Amino acid sequence: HYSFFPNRPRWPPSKSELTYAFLPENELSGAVRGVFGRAFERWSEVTPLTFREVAAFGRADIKIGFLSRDHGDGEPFDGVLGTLAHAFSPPNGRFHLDGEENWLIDGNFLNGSPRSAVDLESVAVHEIGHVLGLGHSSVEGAIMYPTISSGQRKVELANDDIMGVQELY
Ligand code: TQI
Ligand code: ZN
Ligand code: ZN
Repeated sequence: HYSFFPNRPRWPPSKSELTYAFLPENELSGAVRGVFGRAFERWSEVTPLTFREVAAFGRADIKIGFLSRDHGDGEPFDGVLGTLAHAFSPPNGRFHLDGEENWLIDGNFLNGSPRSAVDLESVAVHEIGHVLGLGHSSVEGAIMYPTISSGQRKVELANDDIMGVQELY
């Protein structure tokens, strides 16, 4: 079953369009941005929310960055595997990915070794769930179930994810 953060934080009802931006120094390719676009789309299909990429990082609701080790928010990344990404509860909007992971993008290795590859879209769909206010689910097969294996692709929202997000929005 789905869960929420303590006190059930959510984006305010007045904000049905959430903007997102990428950390400019990451200089991400169109392929990488496309992965996030598709991940956001999965959540917008089942909610009244829409997501729009904007250039101005500082003004975006959701701030996406690939960062490594200690990056100033008290939640350092740890190199290959271990923690892959984290996102904070609404309305914080920080969505960070570990820059040292071997990210798998559309079936291609962005960098590094296939042995510890992690599918970016799968992680993005999960973290967007956190950005929107979902905690973890006890339902195996839900996007918000807290397990993923190396190279696994899991991007389709389960009924449990949809029921959870529709209770918030
Ligand atoms: N990062 C954890 C996660 O996103 C961070 C975390 C732990 C967390 N507890 C939390 C975030 C509670 C919000 C609320 O779950 S992770 C998975 C999964 C991670 C894990 O790097 O371990 C995915 C990132 F679900 F597979 F285990 C993405 Cl998909
Ligand atoms: Zn961080
Ligand atoms: Zn999680």
